[in-house]
Amino acid sequence: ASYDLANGKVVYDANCAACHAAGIMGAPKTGTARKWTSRLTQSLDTMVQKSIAGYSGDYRGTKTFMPAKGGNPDLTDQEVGNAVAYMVNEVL
Ligand code: HEB
Repeated sequence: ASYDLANGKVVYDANCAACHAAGIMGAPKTGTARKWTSRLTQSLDTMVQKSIAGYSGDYRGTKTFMPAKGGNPDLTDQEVGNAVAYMVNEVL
């Protein structure tokens, strides 16, 4: 898949920054490389699929939630992919 980073920033600002800008409740903080190192062992497409579907994880013994499409079902899969690509690009 190919992703549009400019659209990704727009999608990110509106739908993802609420959790990822400050890195609250176990959300990996955008632009903080050490929060992303272990995640980047996955392929970008795997991270996109998980962000579309949503999943739960664990942060220091507390359950975490990445909501499906960041909680906005109106987003297309492509838009979510664009936002993930934007976030990953911020730590490359
Ligand atoms: Fe999130 C995680 C993306 C929104 C919370 N996220 C995450 C990741 C990604 C993302 C890529 C990583 C994955 C892996 O590792 O595989 N997000 C995203 C996007 C968006 C979002 C793109 C928009 C659409 N989130 C969000 C929100 C919130 C969140 C809104 C809150 C509510 N996340 C989160 C968390 C996490 C994440 C908590 C972590 C989980 C675990 O544990 O892992």
